[in-house]
Amino acid sequence: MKQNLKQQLLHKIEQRTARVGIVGLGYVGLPLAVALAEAGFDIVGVDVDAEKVALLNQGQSYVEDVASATLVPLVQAGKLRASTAYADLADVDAISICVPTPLRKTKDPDISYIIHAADQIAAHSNGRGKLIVLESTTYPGTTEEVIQPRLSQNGDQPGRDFFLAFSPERIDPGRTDYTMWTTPKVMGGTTPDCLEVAQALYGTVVQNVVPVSSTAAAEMVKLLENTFRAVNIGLVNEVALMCDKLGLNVWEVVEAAATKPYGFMKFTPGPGLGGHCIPIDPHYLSWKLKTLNYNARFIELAAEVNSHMPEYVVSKVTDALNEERKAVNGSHILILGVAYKPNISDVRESPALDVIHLLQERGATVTYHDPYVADLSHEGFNLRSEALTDTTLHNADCVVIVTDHASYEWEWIGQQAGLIVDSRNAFKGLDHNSLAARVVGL
Ligand code: SAJ
Repeated sequence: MKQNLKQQLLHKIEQRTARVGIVGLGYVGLPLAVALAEAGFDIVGVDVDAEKVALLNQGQSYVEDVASATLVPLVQAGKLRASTAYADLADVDAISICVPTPLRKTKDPDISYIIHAADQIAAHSNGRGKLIVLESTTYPGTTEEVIQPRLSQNGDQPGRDFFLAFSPERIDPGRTDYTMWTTPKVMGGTTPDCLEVAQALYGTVVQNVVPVSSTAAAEMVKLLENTFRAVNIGLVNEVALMCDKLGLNVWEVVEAAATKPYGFMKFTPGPGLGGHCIPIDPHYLSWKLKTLNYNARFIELAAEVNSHMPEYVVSKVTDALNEERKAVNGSHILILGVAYKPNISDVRESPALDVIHLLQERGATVTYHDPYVADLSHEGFNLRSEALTDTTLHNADCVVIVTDHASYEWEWIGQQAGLIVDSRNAFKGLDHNSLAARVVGL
């Protein structure tokens, strides 16, 4: 049975006759579904959001990196269809689980989406005869401790009756220099046969599938990747605080350090840590280690520094207005850029949200402009992006650069505004003396 099943699956993968289910059709699941469909597989996507399912079945994409023009031929050819019913996965040969793994308010992991997916797969097909690959970022041990038992409820064994693996996603919305095909993908299997089958499937859409020794190792790889970023961003943010105390320009220091051709990797300070990955993932690791009575100090310290940065930016605004004999209270403050990083529209965990809240709490009238974000609603405020004109810039008592989208014309902005707090070094390369505005950095 074991040899038959593995050989059957490997043959179907090689012949592209395998049918693949994707659970979770978001920014990770949809690109994977499209890539596998274009590789020749029949894809059944399952998502709890009926609106997304309807849009996909009409060939309409809601994911930035997937063009509708890409979807239409796949949907019309019957290579890709979406459903809200897990029952539609009963007869597929493989399932990739790409559901969200957020944090609860308590900063504890919320793996309820993973559990729901595993329970539904078990209920409708118990995974028998299938390859199941978890892609959602999670703490080491999740695949083995949460997914595997639900697939083994009736005595089925991984590597014999089903194949189980973990492969962290490396989708970076908006990135064009690396594609799914050219971005190496780490893969850990519950058994060697699980790894072999998973590598065979993913090897049809990824040039380099990197095997590791276990699912937990693969889970840890992802957390190292993103914890590496969170900790180094925390370090450079603390360097900004230190340079402020020392009366040094942190941007000059960072740029000069970045000339070191080896042994250094440039990170830049900013207004805080946004996004759906970097502020979240390291807490999955620190939470897991707490259950093992270990305190992941770097993660906690980086989170403390990074989450302080919005307050630091607001202190810079307060001091800058004070030098103009103005109070924050009653001032009109214009925020430029509210997405969590340049040139995208995603505002999840964006530091701009904290900066706006903090300024409003201090009595400021806050408006914003962001070419990618038309409306911004968050815990008590509902704002609309206002037109960016010489008048709106003139009328602001202070303009705060939170996200430096490439489309901004900084020299023009510097000529229209009176006071600018720049948290991104957006005016680098410009002679501040030639600008009408007084520009204050971090
Ligand atoms: N940030 C800084 N200083 C930096 C870098 C980032 O303040 O030097 C801020 C950003 O403004 C943002 C947050 O940190 O608010 C996160 O930025 P990010 O560049 O890490 O962007 P993300 O969250 O989109 O991270 C994704 C990750 N990709 C995946 O998880 C597959 C990450 O591994 C990538 O390295 C990153 O994109 C990227 O390089 O764009």
